[in-house]
Amino acid sequence: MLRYVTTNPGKVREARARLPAVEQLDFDYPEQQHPDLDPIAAAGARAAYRHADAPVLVDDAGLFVDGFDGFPGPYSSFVEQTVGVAAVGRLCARELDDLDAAFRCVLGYCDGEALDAPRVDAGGDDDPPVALFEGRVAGHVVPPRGDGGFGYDPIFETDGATYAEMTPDEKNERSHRGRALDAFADWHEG
Ligand code: ITT
Repeated sequence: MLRYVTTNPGKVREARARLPAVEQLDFDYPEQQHPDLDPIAAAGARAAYRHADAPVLVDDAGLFVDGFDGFPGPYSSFVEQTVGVAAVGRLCARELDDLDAAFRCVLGYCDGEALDAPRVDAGGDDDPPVALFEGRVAGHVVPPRGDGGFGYDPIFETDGATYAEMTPDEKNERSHRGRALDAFADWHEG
């Protein structure tokens, strides 16, 4: 059994559509402060593996706004909880001419063994390695539209629709998480 480590039920719903056998492990691992998602996912996967003593998959995601040099990026969770998603949309519209952005998701897999994967964070001497899989989708920040999804979905538009206007299947087919899950599943099942 594979544990999908997150406190966010929206992520689990999307992961289950691609990996039906995953179980949520509601473990709030300490998130490193880092400008990139990779080290956060790697440290989180190690902490979760040590906690569960079983194979784990950690999911770290964020909205990277080009005109703000990638902000909120790795700080997306803190910014959602403090400023709020609608305010991020208004701030972008007020301050930026170019509303290009990308949603990114990095999955970190750790099972305590050596891993033969395309991208592996080896860690330190006593650390188990972590395999990393990324999905990235380009789009724009827009005024909120749609009732579906969670988090930043209403203000992130790609292919003419916000994630919140898509059905769960439509979002999963093209989303950052769907792509990262595909890359992980191809490796894990292959
Ligand atoms: P965990 O760390 O427990 O997994 P979290 O929601 O804090 O839960 P992240 O740090 O990865 O997870 O999330 C960063 C923020 O981005 C957070 O505010 C999420 O709601 C949001 N987010 C993540 N994936 C998203 C998606 O697919 N669509 C919209 N918002 C998303």
